[in-house]
Amino acid sequence: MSDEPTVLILNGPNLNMLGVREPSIYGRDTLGDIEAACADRAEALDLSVDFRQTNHEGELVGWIQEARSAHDGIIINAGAYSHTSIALMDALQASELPVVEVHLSNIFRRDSFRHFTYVSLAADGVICGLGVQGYLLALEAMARLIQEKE
Ligand code: CA2
Repeated sequence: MSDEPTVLILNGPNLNMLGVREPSIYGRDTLGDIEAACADRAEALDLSVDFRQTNHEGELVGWIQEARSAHDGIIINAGAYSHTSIALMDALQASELPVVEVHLSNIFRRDSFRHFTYVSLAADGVICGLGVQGYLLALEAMARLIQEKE
């Protein structure tokens, strides 16, 4: 059995539509492409990844609660729930794990209701506007955050 640190990568509502609609905002990569890129980068960083997507807020909360005992860090693109969910913020804070928030688009260039995120109040760092590369940078940052915690 491997003793590599494991990182939970969570994706929220509508991100399963990536590559299918709105390529001008979110690019042409599918969520499957992002998962494959994360798996490659994680291998180079000696991390293992558990990559998931759901359209349901409660499922995200449940996965975050389970991560406390099963994972070493959380990377999260909570989609629109980022801007609305106190429940997600509470769960992330209670996990006591390192958290990096990612957004594909530059949320500060978009509608003002996207400028605030509850998730960022529970995150060690936030990356936005860099598309798929944001997930890979989040993995790099997570490798260091986990090392520092050990
Ligand atoms: O930029 C991001 O990654 C977002 O988290 C994406 C969310 C949006 O609500 C956030 O403000 C920023 C939306 C995800 C919806 O993704 C779609 C992809 C293709 C087609 C339709 C929606």
